[in-house]
Amino acid sequence: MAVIGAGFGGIGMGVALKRAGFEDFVIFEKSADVGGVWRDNTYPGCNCDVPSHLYSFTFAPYRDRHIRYPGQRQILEYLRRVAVECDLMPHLRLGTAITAATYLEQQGRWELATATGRSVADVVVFAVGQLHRPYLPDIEGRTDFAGLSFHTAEWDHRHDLRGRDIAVIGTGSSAAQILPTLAAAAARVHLFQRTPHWVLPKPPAEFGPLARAGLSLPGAHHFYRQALDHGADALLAPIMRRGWSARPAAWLARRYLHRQVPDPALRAKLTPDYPIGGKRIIFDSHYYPTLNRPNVELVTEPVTGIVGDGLVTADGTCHRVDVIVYATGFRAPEFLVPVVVRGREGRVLHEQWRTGASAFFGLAVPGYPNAFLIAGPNSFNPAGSNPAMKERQIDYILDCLRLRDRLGAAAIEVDEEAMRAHRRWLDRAIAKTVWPITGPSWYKDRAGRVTNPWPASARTYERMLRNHRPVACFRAVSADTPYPRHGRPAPAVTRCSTPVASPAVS
Ligand code: N01
Repeated sequence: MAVIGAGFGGIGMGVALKRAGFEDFVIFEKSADVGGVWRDNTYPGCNCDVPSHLYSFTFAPYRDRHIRYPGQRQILEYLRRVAVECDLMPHLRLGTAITAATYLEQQGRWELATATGRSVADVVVFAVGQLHRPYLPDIEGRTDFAGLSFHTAEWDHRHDLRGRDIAVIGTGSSAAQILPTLAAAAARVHLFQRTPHWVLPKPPAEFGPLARAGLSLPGAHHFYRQALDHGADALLAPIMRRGWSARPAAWLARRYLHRQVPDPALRAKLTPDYPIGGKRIIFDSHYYPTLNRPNVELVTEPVTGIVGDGLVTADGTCHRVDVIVYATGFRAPEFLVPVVVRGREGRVLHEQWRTGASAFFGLAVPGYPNAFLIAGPNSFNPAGSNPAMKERQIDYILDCLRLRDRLGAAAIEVDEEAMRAHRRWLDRAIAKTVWPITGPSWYKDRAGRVTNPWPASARTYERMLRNHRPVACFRAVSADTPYPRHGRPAPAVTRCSTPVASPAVS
């Protein structure tokens, strides 16, 4: 078996395979380390706006009485530790980017190409995530800039930014997290905003003494995680569907803006004109206060060009800067690019997805037998924990593998009719959300189709997966060679249930 990617999805899949008794698998990772986005994003101030208890695997609960929200280093450390403690290191092929995956119909197997060779696998699991390829906007003159420039996900740590004039383009979660650190060091920060995002305050990153005492009680960590999980479903998920919590959340966000930003002109620029939840909500308590600093300027004139020493806006002003930081997000709707995926009868996945990326619960596509996705189309949870969503997908993929074994089939694939029914449900669910009536974001592809987020609660996802068992939705695909007998699932033997302690707070 081949798993592609060693972030939360790939590591979670690897551990699940081991626990189910599969040992014959390889995890290919393009970079030199595990961690996915938490390895790549090292920008100053990078942290997680989902509580650490929820942002961890259920089999390796992140139990800490100090850290409420983890920083980038803590999450990366956590993932490295899970990989080591769960004995995944021998399965990892680091520095190995898969460039193409081709289904060999005669054999019912996948051929995977790398820059240096080929491998063959019975099953392939794409766990490359949605936010791993930086997006750089196509602004005229971008390459003419003579100063330093980089994307938030490709931070260049060799340079001292103290006392510099810095432009930040974009005002999403990455920009919000980076701004306070930059503003404290830079001479001046020019923040270029195209659309204001909705912002809600975030509790302190560390627990207070009362919470710490509470968490020392037996079962408290588990109870807290459950409360967070159910709380996200009950409070945040309805916001995206204009449900009961949308108005209170919008009221809270406006009130928060009002309290944090005294200047009415600045407040007006920061007030979104689309429904809350239309783009991913920013949870941050340092962003708005930083915008009040005298060395921070919010520029709302569109950027029309970049010249050797700065950025030109539509009003003709040239904003002279030493550094440009692109906080412009990711090529999320492109999903598996640059891997060229070829399925049965010569179909090519990205050609098929030209009319919009789509997959059965974000994890399988008809015509691509024995191929699974983790965090595929419409399975990003904008209102909760994505590691938890991935665990649900991993459990389902394991059930598919068990079905394949039971059927004695070389390959199984999701049924066309099951996919069509799921698509109909998705279209109806998406129509009820705020995304179709909101402008562009990484939730949508260039044509405006909502391809990335899951349009309901995590609980609904779980329930629907339970109601759409593989036995009812997948079918055997014949191949000329018999089912390979190696790598059959055995009863669960390996466990990795040791709580993974977080490193000491630095
Ligand atoms: O990227 P984004 P991000 N001119 O796509 C602007 C996750 N994350 O890296 O809104 C000017 O949100 C664009 O403007 P507009 C999280 O899921 C999680 O910040 O399109 N501006 C927008 O403001 C998040 O959603 C954590 O009008 C341009 C910005 O760039 C996802 O990553 C932390 C432009 C892009 O915002 C992505 O966040 C950080 C142009 N030509 C990130 N082109 C956690 O804590 C684009 N923009 C878990």
